[in-house]
Amino acid sequence: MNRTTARIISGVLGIALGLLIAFVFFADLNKGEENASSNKSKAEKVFVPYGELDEYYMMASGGHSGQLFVYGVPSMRKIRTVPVFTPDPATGYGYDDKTKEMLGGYTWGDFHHPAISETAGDYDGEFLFANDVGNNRVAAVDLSNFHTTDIMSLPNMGGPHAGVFVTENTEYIALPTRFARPLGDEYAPLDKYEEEYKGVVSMTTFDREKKKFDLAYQVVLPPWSYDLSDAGKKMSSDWIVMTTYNTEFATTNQEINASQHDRDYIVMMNWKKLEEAVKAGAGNDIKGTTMIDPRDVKGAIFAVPVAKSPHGVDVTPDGTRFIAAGKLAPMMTVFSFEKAFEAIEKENFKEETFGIPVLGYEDVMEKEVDPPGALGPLHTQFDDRGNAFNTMFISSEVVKWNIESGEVIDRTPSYFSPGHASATEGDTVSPDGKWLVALNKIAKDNFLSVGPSHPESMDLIDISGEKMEHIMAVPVDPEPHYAQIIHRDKINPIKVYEKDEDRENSVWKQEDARIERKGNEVHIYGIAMRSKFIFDASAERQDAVSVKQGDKVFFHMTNIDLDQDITHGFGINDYNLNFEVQPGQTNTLEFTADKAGVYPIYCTNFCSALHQEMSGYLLVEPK
Ligand code: K7E
Ligand code: CUA
Repeated sequence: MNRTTARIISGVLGIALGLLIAFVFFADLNKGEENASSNKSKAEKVFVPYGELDEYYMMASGGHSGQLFVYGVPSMRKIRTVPVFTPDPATGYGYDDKTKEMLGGYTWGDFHHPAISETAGDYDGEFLFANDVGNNRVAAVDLSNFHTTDIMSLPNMGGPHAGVFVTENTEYIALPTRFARPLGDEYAPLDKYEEEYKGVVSMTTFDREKKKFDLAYQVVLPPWSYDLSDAGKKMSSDWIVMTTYNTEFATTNQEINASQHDRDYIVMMNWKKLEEAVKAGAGNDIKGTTMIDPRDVKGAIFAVPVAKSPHGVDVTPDGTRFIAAGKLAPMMTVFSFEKAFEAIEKENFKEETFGIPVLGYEDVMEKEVDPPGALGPLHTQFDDRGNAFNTMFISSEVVKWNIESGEVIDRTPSYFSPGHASATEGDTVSPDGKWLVALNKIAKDNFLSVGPSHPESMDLIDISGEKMEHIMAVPVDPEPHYAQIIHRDKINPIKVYEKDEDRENSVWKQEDARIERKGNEVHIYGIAMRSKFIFDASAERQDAVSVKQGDKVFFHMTNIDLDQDITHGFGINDYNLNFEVQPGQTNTLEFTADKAGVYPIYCTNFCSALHQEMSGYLLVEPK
């Protein structure tokens, strides 16, 4: 039997064992669920009576839908889809001028990891950041109105999968790359992988006043693949830690070739030191981006060996440790920042790779936690009592264990194959230990069938007691990667947009609605209100616009209804256009009227008893 066959056989046995364990757990829980009173007490825990609100917002990644899904916890009711990287006809996102420009022509994105802005290590509820693995972008959602406010493209990246995560005061939003590529979008054959291809981490900043990103600098790293990483806290707040796989430099057949080594690395990077170095002029200019080479800045970047192909690394709430979850090694490894700092201080390095000093595994590792039969650990979450929770992808369960002692406290099944889990306030310095949601890749037979491809699923687990209690499973659109759960008191959305008479293109008095023509441009400064459109107050038909075929048309619409939830839509029949104006908002729709004819305009958002009457005409005279 050769090594590959042995590996495959042991893999198959592992999966079979995992399924058996999941089945035993499932059978066990089914028995429990026959108990009507237990079901009743579970239902009571998640029932939110009419007129009351959920205690938490769950901000969940929408994966390759490119959207953000907002849920209420504990009811698990879906509240809103927020378009981030993808156009959305329901809200006109990607149709109006500003959002169209932000999307930059892309029609999809792959959003994995939301990160809420932090102050002193706690979610502050102001902004949410998102990564796009599909098209190398980072986005910010303004949580005062749940709108995407900025998107920035990142050069030199091959899918920023290993972000986003923020430093303690949102000084940086970090995004390490998944795939290595040649710098500067250059060409290089795969045979030149080790020399020409680079792993890159992007360190971006976000200006909360201007609501805009900036790319502060990038660091060029070995062409390993980087996976979900985390920022330090408290004693480790100057650091970020990143897991890697494919230290084998496989350029083909990764599933076998990138799993050869028994150890990959965790990269530790001191962003404070790098920030100082950049200020002092370090870094090369790669097409306008400041690129730091670890060889040029000593004492800022180190590597720690870790069990093969880890998937996630998470820093404990007190900031003293980082925990790697093994994926291919069935264990969690606890590393100590204190030990790492000591080894760095003493320059106790085992070797150097790509100019990066490598610390000794035994010198930094504190303990290995290996629950019997638990397979495929991916990510770690925390409660307020010193416990960690790990998702086990292969054995389909969540394992609770104590960080200090390493003792396994409880295990509960999930349905099925959890990727991430998210605990209430889970990534902060003060998680509150109430709920955990397992975000599963598979739902199997949990829900009414909708054909061969089932929805994904999420499990709500009560973690407030010593034992975890599985409460319920709910379906979710693909693809649940990560989520953050924040207490509702920290989110303060505005009720309506403030009336601002100086706002560009806005019109507030009905008599001011007008049409201005400049050459072949037609600017309509219009009003949307219950229950009519006013495009031109001086015209006989105030809700009709006549243009010539080929004209550039700009509908600048202001919604002058300053009442909560009175949003007006604006659809143009047969022109493939729709956008919206929320209460008090001004929005612009720009297009070329290249089709002659008569096109009804109508409000697409039900706004009053006379909503159906809220309409008008676009008349396009043939050339
Ligand atoms: Cu799905 Cu965080 Cu992209 Cu793990 S990742 S599961
Ligand atoms: Cu405005 Cu319907």
